[in-house]
Amino acid sequence: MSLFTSLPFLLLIVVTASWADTETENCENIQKTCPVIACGPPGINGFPGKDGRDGAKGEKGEPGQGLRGLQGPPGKMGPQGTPGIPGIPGPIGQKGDPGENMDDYISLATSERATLRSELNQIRNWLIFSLGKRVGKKVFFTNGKKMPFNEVKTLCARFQGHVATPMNAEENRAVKNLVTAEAFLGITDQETEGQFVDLTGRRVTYQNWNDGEPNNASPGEHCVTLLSDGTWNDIACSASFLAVCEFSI
Ligand code: FUC
Ligand code: CA
Repeated sequence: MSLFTSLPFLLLIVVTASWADTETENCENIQKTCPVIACGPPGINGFPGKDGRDGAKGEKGEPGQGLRGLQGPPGKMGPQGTPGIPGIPGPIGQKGDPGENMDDYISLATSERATLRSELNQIRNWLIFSLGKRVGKKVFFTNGKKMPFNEVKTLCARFQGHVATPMNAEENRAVKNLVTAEAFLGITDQETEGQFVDLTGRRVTYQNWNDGEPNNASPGEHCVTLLSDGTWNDIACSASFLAVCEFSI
């Protein structure tokens, strides 16, 4: 065995002896106070103890020096944020080109209105010429259908008119010339027997009764018809006669 290879062994002996001396000394000191303990030669070294507990976590180390990984894909879109406050108004724009003269617009609209009115009048005249009868500001039309008095009232109202009510001989003639059959007039004595009123409730000042009429024949006749010769007859409102309406123009 060489000197170098045996050196650690020799050092171990020296250290162990030194430790043994110290132990003997300690034992002797204890023996002075406790005579029961007997001192013997020092025992051999025990086995190493179990591993201790893990120490406290160390501080975060510096970033490594290795190659950086590739950048990951973008994350999901976050929720929409709240709208921001309105921006400040922009600068005032440049002055625009001068507009068209307002008078030109007005005169154009006026002339267009006159044209439309003229065309409308023309169409109205064609209509009256072919289908109606006009007397002053009143025009009479018929749809050529027979129906009870209440239905005539409803029909005329639906077209913004009234049941034909001749107020004078001229109007009465216009209705007579319009129709080819007995027609209802807008006159009744439904409220008071014998008192004939128009549909606004006014007593009629013009009347053109046939001979012996009104006779309120059984079971009671409270409506009025225009006969083919232009005279009037009182008749039951439930009976059906020609519908004639009048319109203001
Ligand atoms: C006359 C009229 C009646 C009815 C009858 C058929 O008596 O007065 O209203 O038209 O004829
Ligand atoms: Ca009658």
